[in-house]
Amino acid sequence: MTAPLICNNFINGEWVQSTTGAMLESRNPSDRREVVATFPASSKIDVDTAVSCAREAYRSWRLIPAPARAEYIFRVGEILSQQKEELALLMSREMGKCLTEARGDVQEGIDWAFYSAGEGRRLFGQTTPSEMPNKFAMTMRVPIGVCALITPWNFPVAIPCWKSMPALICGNTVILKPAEDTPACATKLVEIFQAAGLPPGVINLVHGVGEEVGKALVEHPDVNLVSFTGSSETGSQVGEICGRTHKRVCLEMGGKNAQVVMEDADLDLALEGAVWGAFGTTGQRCTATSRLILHRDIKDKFTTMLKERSSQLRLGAGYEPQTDIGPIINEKQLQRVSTYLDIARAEGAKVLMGGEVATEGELQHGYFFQPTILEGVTPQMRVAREEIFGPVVVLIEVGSFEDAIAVLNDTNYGLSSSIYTRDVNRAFAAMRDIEAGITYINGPTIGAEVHLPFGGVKSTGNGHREAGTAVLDVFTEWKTVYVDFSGSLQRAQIDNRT
Ligand code: UN1
Repeated sequence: MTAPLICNNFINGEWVQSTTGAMLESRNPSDRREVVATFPASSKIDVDTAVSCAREAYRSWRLIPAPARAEYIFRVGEILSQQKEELALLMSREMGKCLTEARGDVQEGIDWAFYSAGEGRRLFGQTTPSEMPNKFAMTMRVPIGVCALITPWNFPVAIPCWKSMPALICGNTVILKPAEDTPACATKLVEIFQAAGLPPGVINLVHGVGEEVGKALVEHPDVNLVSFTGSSETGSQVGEICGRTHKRVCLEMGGKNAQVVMEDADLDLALEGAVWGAFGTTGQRCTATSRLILHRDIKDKFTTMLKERSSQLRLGAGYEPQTDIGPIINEKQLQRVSTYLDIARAEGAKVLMGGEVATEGELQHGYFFQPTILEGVTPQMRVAREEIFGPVVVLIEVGSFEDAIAVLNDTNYGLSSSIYTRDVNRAFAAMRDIEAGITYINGPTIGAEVHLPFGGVKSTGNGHREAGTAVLDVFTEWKTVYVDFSGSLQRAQIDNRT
């Protein structure tokens, strides 16, 4: 076992301890005997310091030309590429995902660096004719100020990158508050920003628990923007506080994503998609497939195929080469998944496969749950409506394309969605009628790319989109500028009108 990494806060370009002196631990979810890192249980005082340093740094950072700001992010991308393997290994130990997926997570951070750094030379505004003679009109993007970024444990490198990089390119300064389960990944990432030479105070890191550090950031009068990815419950609280304090807030919350398999689908392809979508990252993606909506003509056949294929999946530590499914992040989440199984049984669903905590051999030391398929589920059951965030997929039978879309849309959430069909007419109708931020045709619900908008409708979000150029609307304000070079007062809507 490797010695625990001692993590600290990063404030104003220096690694500092919390004023509380209290430390917390992150443990390896594949083997809870291993402490991966210790990190400070910071307080409001640490947050105050970080916010005032970020505010001070903002004064000069916003004036550095965006292409020059982008140079720092290019360097972050280069260093991230060099450290990809090391970071992926750490991630696999700290949050459990399989090594191939951990590499993908770091790669998403690298993609972000190069994509967003390119944006430093665009950040386009508009010019448009004025209604008056000798008058010029244009728009430009201006930064918002100090941004608090509250990030989850399931993509511990990718999500901090996809929030911080565009925020910085746009000229904001940031305070990152990472999840309590993944302090080591966040610390290593911020070390990379430091190595890239970012000026002090431009990026700050404050570790600690959400109720203390997250809350202090969200309530802080000198924080201008909060970008949050996490549970709907916490997101609602964040949104309420930001509403009261007039902060810009970008919320990315739960999902109950569905994959539809029509009777005309390529079933082998749909099967690969379903297994990857449902059990990839142990079902702990916001975009995970948690409902499979199956046309009744293929339901039995597809169910048999799914069971057979899923029963071959091997549970284990993410860093063991033979592992297909890693652990659940922590004991609380494991308990939550188990509770949903109790609920499913009580509601009359049938456990076709799995359904239990896995404790054989080495697995007893971690938080493992068997890959689980629930059959006989109706759209009204709680397991068909609530986000479970584990390796559990429910099967719902439908009789037509219209029913499939209606069942898919019958949810409070709307992040990702998928349909497998070879009928081009159905594919286009699905693109139009599915209520979700993301729709895949003949692909699983997971796998979003950085240069396209990411986010959801209904209770999944609050109308913002991360990723793509859409994220620029999160991290900038539009400034409208009129330049009157007529030398006289010109009254809009009044002069030159009859
Ligand atoms: C998440 O689940 O929080 O599309 C993010 C995907 C990944 C991102 C997932 N690129 O599955």
